Amino acid sequence: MTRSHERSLHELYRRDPERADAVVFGRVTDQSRRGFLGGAGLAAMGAAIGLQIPFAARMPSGLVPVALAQAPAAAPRTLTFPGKAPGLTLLQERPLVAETPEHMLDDAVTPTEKFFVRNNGLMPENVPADPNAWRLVIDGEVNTPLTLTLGEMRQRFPIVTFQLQMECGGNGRAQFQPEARGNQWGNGAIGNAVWTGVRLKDVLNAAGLKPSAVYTANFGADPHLSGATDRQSISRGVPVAKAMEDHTILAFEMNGQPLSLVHGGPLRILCPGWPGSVSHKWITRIWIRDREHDGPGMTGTNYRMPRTPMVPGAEADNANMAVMESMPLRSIITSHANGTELAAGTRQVALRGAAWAGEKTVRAVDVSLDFGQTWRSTTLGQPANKYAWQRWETQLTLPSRGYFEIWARGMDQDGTMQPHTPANWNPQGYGANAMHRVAVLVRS
Ligand SMILES: Nc1nc2c(c(=O)[nH]1)N[C@H]1C(S)=C(S)[C@@H](COP(=O)(O)O)O[C@H]1N2
Ligand SMILES: [Mo]
Repeated sequence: MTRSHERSLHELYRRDPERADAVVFGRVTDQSRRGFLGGAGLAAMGAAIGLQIPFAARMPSGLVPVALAQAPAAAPRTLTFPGKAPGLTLLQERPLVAETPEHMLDDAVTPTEKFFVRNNGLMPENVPADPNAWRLVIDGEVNTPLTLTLGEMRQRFPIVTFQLQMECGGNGRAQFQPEARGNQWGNGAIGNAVWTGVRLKDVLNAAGLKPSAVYTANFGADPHLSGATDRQSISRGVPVAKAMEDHTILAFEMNGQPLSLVHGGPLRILCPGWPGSVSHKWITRIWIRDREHDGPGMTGTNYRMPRTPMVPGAEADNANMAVMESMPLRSIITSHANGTELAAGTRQVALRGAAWAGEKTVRAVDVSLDFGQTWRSTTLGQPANKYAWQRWETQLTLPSRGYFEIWARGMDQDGTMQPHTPANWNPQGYGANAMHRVAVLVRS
């Protein structure tokens, strides 16, 4: 972008800010959404950054600058909770739901204090003081129904430790238009912690699966929001083959500490790569069924994706919905928060982030500084083990001062990339994985 273009934009903004917006950004179609400020706001942003958008000429028509698109109408509420870091975004108080802003996910292993929280009901109150006294029942299509205490499990089965990412099925939901039902997650319903436990497979083998065993059905101790004792907050499950994977565990430690209550302690399932909702917290019973489980969270449009695309915003045909399995590919920038103002004169930016792809691995993460016209590769690490996320990093050189958007786009092992906008709209908003965009500003 040439100086004269910058100057003419300056002049156009001064004379006719509305028209300048239209020239630079095209027609903005979703002004009502997410507190978009409109033409005057855009002009204000221009003024605030000195009207330097060095790559403005490459900005796709109609693109809302990320500095504005992601600016919430009101300041987000933050979580205050024992053991949790300041800065998590509170999405709901009852049930408790809190997201980790992307820039707080900058650790290779997500500290427990930064790990997102997603409850569907209340938290259990009568948890035994001694975690080893916690009981788990295995019944249904097994040869020998079992009741095991956590203490017995520790004695009886090999103890394993893995770095595993766990992501809510609705992560990215706020990207969908029209708005999908549920918590409006950004990209921060994800964490990559170190989990210790026993393999679910070992416990199921001890009970002995019958040939009729098809699906698990998970039950936990968390009371339903209504207080009704005959209702489950959530009861999901997975096909037996997923339950029998080496990395599906009954976890009792997170990051080397006894599993805290808010994360499902004393005992939870960690079933990585699939929606977080199959990683059942406060697990008390695993019923082995001879068919797909039909508990709360399994039917209708719950954790189900359209088999063939549906009209966005339309009523779903339940017969067209199938259980969501692997989570999609996603990459995030964690070194810089959206809207970061870098020190005057900054030209070198050390960029870092994370990437993961449900059951798959990530082959590459590329970044763009010019609204996606050109891309450069980053250095991508290998996962610590299967189902751990991958870290990536690169050094970026800014050509000048101004307003820049850094875009990150992952590619999975099969060569599939993240889209510009989320595809496969569904009523409850699963699987939105558009590339992550972060604005940075340099004044001079
Ligand atoms: N018993 C129980 N398990 C549960 C839930 C719940 O509400 N109750 N929420 C699920 C959902 S939707 C997610 S995304 C993860 C969140 O785990 P976390 O709170 O430890 O991050 O737990 C899952 N396990
Ligand atoms: Mo979730």
